[in-house]
Amino acid sequence: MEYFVGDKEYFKGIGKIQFEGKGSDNPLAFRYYDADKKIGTKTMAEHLRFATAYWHSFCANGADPFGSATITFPFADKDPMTEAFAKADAAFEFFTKLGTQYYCFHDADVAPMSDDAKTYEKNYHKVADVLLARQKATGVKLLWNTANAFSHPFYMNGAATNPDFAVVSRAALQVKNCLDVNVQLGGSNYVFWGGREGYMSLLNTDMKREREHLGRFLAMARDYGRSIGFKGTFLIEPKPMEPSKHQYDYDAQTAIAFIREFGLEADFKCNIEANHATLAGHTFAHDLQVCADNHMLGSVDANQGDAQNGWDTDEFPSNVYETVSAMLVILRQGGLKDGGLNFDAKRRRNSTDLEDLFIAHIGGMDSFALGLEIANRIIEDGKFDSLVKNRYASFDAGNGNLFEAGKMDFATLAEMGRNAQIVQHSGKQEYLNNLLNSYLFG
Ligand code: XLS
Ligand code: CA
Ligand code: CA
Repeated sequence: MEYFVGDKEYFKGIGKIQFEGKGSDNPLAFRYYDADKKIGTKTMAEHLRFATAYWHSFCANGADPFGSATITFPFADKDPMTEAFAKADAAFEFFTKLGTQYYCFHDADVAPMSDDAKTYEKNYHKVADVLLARQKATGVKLLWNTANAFSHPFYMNGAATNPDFAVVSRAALQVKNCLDVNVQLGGSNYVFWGGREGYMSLLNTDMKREREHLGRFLAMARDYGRSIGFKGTFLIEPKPMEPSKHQYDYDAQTAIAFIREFGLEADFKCNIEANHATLAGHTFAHDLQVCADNHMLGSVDANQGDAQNGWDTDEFPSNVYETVSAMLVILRQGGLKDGGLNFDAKRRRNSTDLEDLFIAHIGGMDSFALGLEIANRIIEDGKFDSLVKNRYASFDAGNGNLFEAGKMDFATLAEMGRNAQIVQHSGKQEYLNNLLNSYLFG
């Protein structure tokens, strides 16, 4: 089988990435991710539902505020549409060789942006036709797409929350086209990440009005999506800041409150990104757990931040403690369902070899495969679960149970406090840390 789909191979010298197991020292092989291996009732591939992010993998060229591009792509072309078609071929060659079954993109990643609305729409739909053909040829599916309503100078004061109605309508044009393309490509989810849906200063901002506009905009987009046959889940991706000083979808808890405040809970869930949770001062697992507890965990952007840096470094996941704690939440909620693990992660600016893009993804996939296997063992053994269950045992029967069931009034509860026999119970945190290490390292 050929692993490229157009008439040209872009990642020359790299074949299908194989599982070679722990003993392998081949950097272009999986050591832990064995797609067909059964973990419980599902294969690793079915559990993990990996997706490649178009923007980091095929658009980010290493430029940062201090320096220019360091990465050259084999599909680069002077003509933006020629480049877009070549990029699509390269992307599908990459997915097929690597074995990620899903992909995600912004409109601006796949087709050139244009100030002129008609040109934007024409470009985007031409490329979407090619994406559909490539999906059919390879079996790779769209996990989600989204509108880039934050890069163009139009959006410097926000998109749906812009104080100028003209900009709000232009953002709607993009979202409409993205929903049209989503339905054409059979997407499972549609994402709203509001990079500039926030403020830089309260001195010039009517926050109440902006949040209401966002609520209205999302409800209208939902209604449009449903009217054209979008059956998937709408996802809000929380992030506390960057590029805005303050973003309205600060973290999972805030996004869920927003979804409920504007009556969107039947159609919306969250897309949780690890690095955004840590930027908000939480752990990755915390935001996942908040969503799982509220039946709001739709999908995951799998990456990691940097402990020393306060910004969104979007690194490939390599911290197995984090992947274990993420997979514990995901397995306990019964899996990702129609969501997936999207590598919203980029190589470092100085990782400039073509093979580094593969190596980065292989590391992320292996880290999540380890996380899956270890979390599954932890759950099957039940030691952590039984410790947590025992910790709350006083609510399982008697008065604790009446309290939990809402069958007690406050004065009665307080009266019980008068004679309560309070015994000290250790939280056993160090024991649990050590127990966790024994699952990781034997
Ligand atoms: C940026 C976000 C973005 C979303 C999609 O920080 O992670 O890439 O995932 O717009
Ligand atoms: Ca993201
Ligand atoms: Ca990010």
